[in-house]
Amino acid sequence: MENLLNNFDSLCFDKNLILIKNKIVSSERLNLSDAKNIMTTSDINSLGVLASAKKEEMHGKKVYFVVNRHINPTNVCSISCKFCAFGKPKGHKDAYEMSMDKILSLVSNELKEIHIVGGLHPDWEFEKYLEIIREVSKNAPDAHIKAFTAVEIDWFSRISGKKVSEVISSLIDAGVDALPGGGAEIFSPEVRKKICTPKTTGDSWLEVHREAHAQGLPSNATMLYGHLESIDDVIDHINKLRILQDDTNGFFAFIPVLFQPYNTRLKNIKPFPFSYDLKVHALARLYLDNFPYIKAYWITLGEKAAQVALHYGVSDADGTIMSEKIIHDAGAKSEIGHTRNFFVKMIKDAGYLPVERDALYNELNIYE
Ligand code: V47
Repeated sequence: MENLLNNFDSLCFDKNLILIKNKIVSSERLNLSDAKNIMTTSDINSLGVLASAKKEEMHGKKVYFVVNRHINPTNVCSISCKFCAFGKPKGHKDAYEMSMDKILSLVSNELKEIHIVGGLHPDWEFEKYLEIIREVSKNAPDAHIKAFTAVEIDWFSRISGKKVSEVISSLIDAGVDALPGGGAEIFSPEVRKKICTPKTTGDSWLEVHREAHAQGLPSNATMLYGHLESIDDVIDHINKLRILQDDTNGFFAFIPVLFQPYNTRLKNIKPFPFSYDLKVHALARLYLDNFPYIKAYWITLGEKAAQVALHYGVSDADGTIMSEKIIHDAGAKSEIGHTRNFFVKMIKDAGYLPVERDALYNELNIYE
């Protein structure tokens, strides 16, 4: 950290960032007004240096990635979020339901993480989702399963009449190793109402994760940004996550997810400048001092911007994914998957040390 920050004061032209640097050097926690200063600075380069210093204090030059696959068993969904181009009503010409054979054809022990999420199908019972987990677990016993967002868990509770705590313990028994961070969107009730009513509230999302952590099930957290939210909404979202993490210490990664408008009912939203993406990632690293990892979701950022984000506090480049659908239905320009070698090169070329991990962040291979 010292090295990166040695000449900071002479190069930085935003005095608020110098005050934030002093707090970081003395391990003082940032407050809401620091967060606002980060989101409104125009000294983007200095912000990147600060976020990198914090990231390197935590992980040195290491940047993690995983050989993983996304599986979306169905896109049939009982709700219709305005930001989503993936979910389809039952009977729609593009609606699909994967058979168990199809799902199992996608899994193998080569994968270190299998990420399973999908629509809230009006006819599927909770038992069917449990069966998917049991079968995937049986067919790929060495892979970790990261499955079902808090929104799906909330839905399983409604359709099964079980408490959220019972749903979570049944998922753990079936073979779920971690929860993905999806469905958090943005916690602000006003914005949530405009982009995804009548979905699980922000408070319910947080309560599902609190319960998962209480049962020893780790999870991630996302934030959908680049739509109708304000800077204050971003700060509020990140602050709520920091408060929960102080209580539970159950989160691994925070993942900013850049909104993709194509094919959605929010398609007229104008793109934000790239500086906004960089500020969101840097804010996450600097403010979420209790989150071990900040992830660059290359699917939404694009591969090139994700590589730049490694210099803005990011310590995790996600993974191979193999066949991304949710965000590509909304027009993402990235590839739908990449090879292990792609990540090794992308991370090395940015000046960092690629480390292959599993879903629980155990280190599997360091690419010196
Ligand atoms: O919550 C849907 C998002 C999320 C759009 O935990 C959209 O490791 C942008 O949860 N534009 C799911 N985003 C993605 C997700 C995730 C991804 C990577 C890693 C992890 C993890 C979790 O997809 C949803 C929603 O915010 N989404 N539509 C869209 N048009």
